[in-house]
Formats: sequence, C-alpha cells, structure tokens
Amino acid sequence: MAGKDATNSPIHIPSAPFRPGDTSTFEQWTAKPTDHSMPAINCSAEETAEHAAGLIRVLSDDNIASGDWNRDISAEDLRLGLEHMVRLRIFDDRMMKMQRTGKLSFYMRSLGEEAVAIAQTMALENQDWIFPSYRQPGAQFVRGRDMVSMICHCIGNEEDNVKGRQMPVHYTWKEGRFISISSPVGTQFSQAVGVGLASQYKGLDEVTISWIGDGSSSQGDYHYALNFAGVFKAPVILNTVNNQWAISSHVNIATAGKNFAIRGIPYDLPSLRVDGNDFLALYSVTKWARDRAAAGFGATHIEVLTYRAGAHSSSDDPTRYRPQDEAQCWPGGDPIERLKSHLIEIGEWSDEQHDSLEEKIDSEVMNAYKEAVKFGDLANGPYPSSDHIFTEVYETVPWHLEEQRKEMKRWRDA
Ligand SMILES: Cc1ncc(C[n+]2csc(CCOP(=O)(O)OP(=O)(O)O)c2C)c(N)n1
Ligand SMILES: [Mg+2]
Repeated sequence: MAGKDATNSPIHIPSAPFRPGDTSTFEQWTAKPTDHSMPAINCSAEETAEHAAGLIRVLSDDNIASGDWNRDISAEDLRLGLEHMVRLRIFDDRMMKMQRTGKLSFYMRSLGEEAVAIAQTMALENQDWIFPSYRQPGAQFVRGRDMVSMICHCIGNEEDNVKGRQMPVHYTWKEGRFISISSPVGTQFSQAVGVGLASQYKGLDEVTISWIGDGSSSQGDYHYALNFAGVFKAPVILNTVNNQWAISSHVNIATAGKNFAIRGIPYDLPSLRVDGNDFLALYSVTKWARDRAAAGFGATHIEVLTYRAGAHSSSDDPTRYRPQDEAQCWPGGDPIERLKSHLIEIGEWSDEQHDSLEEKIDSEVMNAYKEAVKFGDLANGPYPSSDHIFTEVYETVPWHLEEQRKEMKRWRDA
C-alpha cells in the first residue's frame, strides 16, 4: 500500500493511503489455507521464512476449514470461543454506553479484534502468564473473571481491585495471571520475556504470552524483547497485532516495511504471520508456539494481521482521519461472523442459536452492570476515599507521602 506524503517537507512523512471521502481498496488476499505447512516445533527461524512472508489461514473466504494448520478443535470449544467473542462485543457496547452517559470516564473497545486474545488464550494452559495491552481484555473471559469486578474496575469505584489507581480498561487480575496493563505502551513486551526466563530458571511448565500494537512496535521495548527472547531462548510467545492504525497514525508510519512478522527472523525467532480474524488459525499458531516453548525450543514471534474496526478509544473520532466504511473493506472480514458461519457450515450452530446466545449475553451483561453500579459510578457516586492514593503501594509509607497525606486531609476536612 503506497503512502502519500503528508506535507511538502523535504523530509518524507508518510500519510495514510486513504483518507475521509476516499474509497479504501485494500489489496485482496490471495493466501489460501493450504499454502503453508506446519513446521516441526524445533524448526529454525529460517525454516519459517515463508510463513513470515505469507499468511497462515485455516478458514477460507467461504469459512471452510482446511490445510495443515487445521487442528481438531472440538465443536464445543469453537462454540465457547464464539460465546466469549459475543460476550466481549456486547460488554464493550455496554461500557461505551456507560462512558457516554458519564458513568465511567474512558473506554477502549476490541471491536473487530475479539478473536485475538480469546483464541490465543484458549490455546494456552491456565498456568501460562498473560502480558496484555489494552486490546486483549477478552483473555479474562477465557480465564473466568467475574464481569462485575471488571465493570467495577472500569468505573473505579470502591470494588475496583486497584481502587482507581489505573485508568479504566487497564485491568489487572492476579488469580488469572493477567498482568496489569500499562498506560505507557509496549513495556509489557520485555517484561514478558523476563518472566518467561524466570519460569525456565525455576523449571516450571509455564509459557508467557504478550501482545504489542503495530504502532508500539516501533519503540525500543519491542526490539529489546525480541533480542532477549532470541539470545536466551525464552519460553514466550511475542505477538505484534497489526491492526493498521495507532490512534490516527497509519501503519506505514510505524514501519517502512510491509510486514511485521519477518522482523523476528534476524533475531533467530521462528516467525509466523496469521490472519487475525480467523479464530482457528490464531488458535493453531498459538498452540504451535506454546508446544515449542514448553518443549524448550524457545520463543515464537507472530504478526497478527487484523483491522481496528472501532475508534481507538472513547476520546477518538476516526471519521476525522480515515474513510468511515474502511472496516467493511477489510479483506479479513469480521471474526465473529466468520466463526459463526463456519460453525453453521459444519452443522454445529444456527442463526436461532446465535440469536438466543446474544439474548443470554445481553442479560448477563445487564445484570452485571446493575450489580456493579450498586458500588458506585462516576455520575452518581459514592466515590472511593481519596485516602486510597496513599494505601496499598508501600508497605511503610515514606515520610514525604505521609506529609502529603496529612496535608490532603487538612484540605479535605476543612
Ligand atoms: C510510551 C507511550 N507513547 C504514547 C502513548 C499514547 N498512545 C496510547 S495508545 C497509542 C497508539 C498505540 O497504537 P498501537 O500500538 O498500534 O496499538 P492499538 O491501539 O492499535 O491496539 C499511543 C500513541 C502511550 N500511551 N505510551
Ligand atoms: Mg495498532
């Protein structure tokens, strides 16, 4: 995709190929599910050169599964994956409504990318560590986090497990081995490698997975992580989620290349490029990477090719910088529609079942919402005490913070 130049500056500053008013004409994919064989889990980085340059798919354009990467996933598991994706989409819609009505301050949806964290977490074991970005909250549904607690976090009320110390959507969940999302993007990538090495040092059967966005992958953190993972053969799965945008910056300003996957090969990491809206392909490549890591052969680098179908966040208006219907032009389609149509195709699902699933999840989300706001919301309170600023961070509060706490109390109680 050729980028236009954004300015008349002597410095080349790429712009997006399509802007509001244009018609997006993405290159249509020619990749077929039968294109790439599944290499042995102990393969070299070079042996994945074609997988990195190409695109691993299991579902065809007609959502029929085939090829070497087509694993025997039970219909029950596929239905569960579909259910979690529907859950995330409906949950996101409800949270956006809460944001728009002033009940919480900020929100970020995973629209169009629901398959990523859900399929990939389902391919892991429960003891594996998750180092997410804000676009992978779906992993928590897979691990069974209570929805009320997720909503309380987004509101930042008394029941928020981090007591409002994080922005909404910056979940942290110890029991699910779901590490705190960091507002400074990209930090999770090198931390994930460190934790992977710790598991290996202790001789534990634990693999670590992390995701970074296309935009964030232009930071040093990404390269430090790949380098350490390659040198020390850490049991980690490092995903770059290329969803075409980093807020209003098009992917062509994150890299001059056209491909993120191949960047792993010079670091000696087997590298795979996968259709990120194909649940079966995502599941399959992640299982491959998990098997490889657990067997002691080291890390895998994966480019997850997808499209951010929604706004970056509740503060963003994408109609200002990209064509309004660009998501509909994405060659990878919609992950929920694709898995649904695959299940219908194999006789394991129906439109009626899908409708009743949506109804069931609608009321599940509504009930969780009603339960969560009982603990307070941003529009109506009650609000958590400002004392929380000073608690649960230091075991012993340092003197200068103690002074500030007293000062705050004086102002508050005056
Ligand atoms: C270190 C740092 N720089 C900038 C920002 C502001 N910021 C937040 S999200 C974002 C875009 C990230 O895009 P990408 O990595 O592609 O992830 P996506 O939102 O597409 O999932 C930016 C620039 C930040 N939070 N942290
Ligand atoms: Mg992005």
